[in-house]
Formats: sequence, structure tokens, C-alpha cells
Amino acid sequence: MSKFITLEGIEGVGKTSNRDYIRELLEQTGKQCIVTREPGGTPLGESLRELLLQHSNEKMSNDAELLLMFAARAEHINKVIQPALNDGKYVLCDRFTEATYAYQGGGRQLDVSKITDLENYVQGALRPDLTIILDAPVEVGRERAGKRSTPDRIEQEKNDFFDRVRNAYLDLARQHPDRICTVDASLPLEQVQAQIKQQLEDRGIV
Ligand code: T5A
Repeated sequence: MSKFITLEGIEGVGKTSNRDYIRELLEQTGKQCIVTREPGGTPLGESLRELLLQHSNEKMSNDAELLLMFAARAEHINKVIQPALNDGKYVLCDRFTEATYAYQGGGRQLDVSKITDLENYVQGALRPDLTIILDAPVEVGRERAGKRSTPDRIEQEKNDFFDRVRNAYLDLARQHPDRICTVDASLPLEQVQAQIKQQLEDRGIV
């Protein structure tokens, strides 16, 4: 049976590193799995990602940012996520709507009811079966991300923005303990992976 699994967290906490680990675990237990990301995952979505992250759009309004995230998501669900789930595949996605609640709701302080309205409109009943939030202090994530590349338009926000993002993620985990869990991503990679494996085992996924 198909499942939709998403990975979340502030910048640099290890979503990409752990995505590959989860994929291996799923494949080892015989599941067919596709790996994708947001914003992105389709040709249109990747073009929207570029618009969203490039510095030349520094003055983008918060509402435009929100709507572009959901435009990319609508395309992604229609062309990639829902067809894969319909085929019985596992879909492993690097960020999804919880990122919108955290970044546009928490970080940009947009009215959360706008996000909920768009979530219902764009997704209908579709929600991730499991969201793993990789949680670490902002300084830890920024230090790791900073070693790897120069900051994009959103990454260049200040620490208080990312503190709000992190707190919004933690609130989501408290509100939806049935489908959202957190792991301590400040630990060494092997220990983060052990926590992820435990979560997947506890839910009968691997
Ligand atoms: N966005 C997205 C919104 O605002 N709203 C939305 O709705 C959506 C969907 C997308 C941006 O868009 C925003 C959020 C983002 O700002 P992105 O590329 O998905 O950008 O997100 P980033 O967080 O920028 O992704 P990163 O690639 O920077 O971070 P990752 O994937 O979390 O981290 P990763 O795996 O690349 O690791 C970073 C470094 O840390 C090391 C890795 O080796 C790597 O060098 N590392 C560790 N080191 C020590 N211990 C560990 N446990 C480690 N884990 C990883």
C-alpha cells in the first residue's frame, strides 16, 4: 500500500542527507519509492523554485511567495505525487505543506487560515501519512548549511525568522502527533538515522 512521507526542518538540518537513508530503508524492505522535493519536483515547479529562491526577487510580496509555493505544489500533486500514490508507490518528499505553515505562517507571520484555505483547495484530502521534522537549533542548521553553499533569498533571513520557523514546526508536531514526529537532528548523523529508523519501525513502515 502506498504511503506519502515528508521530511521537514530548518535550513541545513540534514533533510537531503537523511532522505537517501530513508529511501534505502524503504527499498530494502521491497517498497517502490520515488524521491522528490518542494518547491520543485516538476519542470514548472523547478522554474517556480528558481523564481522563489533567486536574489533578484528580493522584494517579492509575502502573498506572492505563498501563492507560488502552492502553484508549484498543485502541479507537483497532479503530475507526480498523486499518480505515484495511485500506482501503489511510496512518495518521499523533501518539504511539503508543513514548510508553508512554518516559513510563510511562522517566519513571514502570514495568517494561518490563508494557508489552511489553500491547503484544502490544492490538496483536497491529501495529507502526508508521516512527516519527520528534523529539529535542531538555528545556529546548528545555519552552520552546516553555510559550509555547503551561499545563502539563497530565503536562507539569508535573520536568526529570529528561523526561530519562528522552528517554533512553528514544533507547534505542528504538537498539534498532529498522529502524523508528525520530531527527531533530534543536532546529534551525529548515525544517531539521527537511528531515531528515524525507530520512527519508521514504530509505525510499521519498515
Ligand atoms: N520553503 C519551501 C518555503 O518557504 N515554503 C514552502 O512551502 C517550501 C516547500 C527550499 C527553501 O524554500 C523554503 C524553505 C527553504 O528556504 P531547500 O533546498 O529545500 O530550500 O531547503 P534547505 O533547508 O535550504 O536545504 P538544505 O539542502 O540547505 O538543507 P538540508 O537538506 O536540511 O541539509 P543537508 O542534508 O544538505 O545537510 C547540510 C550539511 O550538513 C551535513 C551534511 O553533510 C551537509 O554538509 N549534515 C550533518 N553534519 C553533522 N551531523 C549531522 N547529523 C548532519 N546532517 C547533515
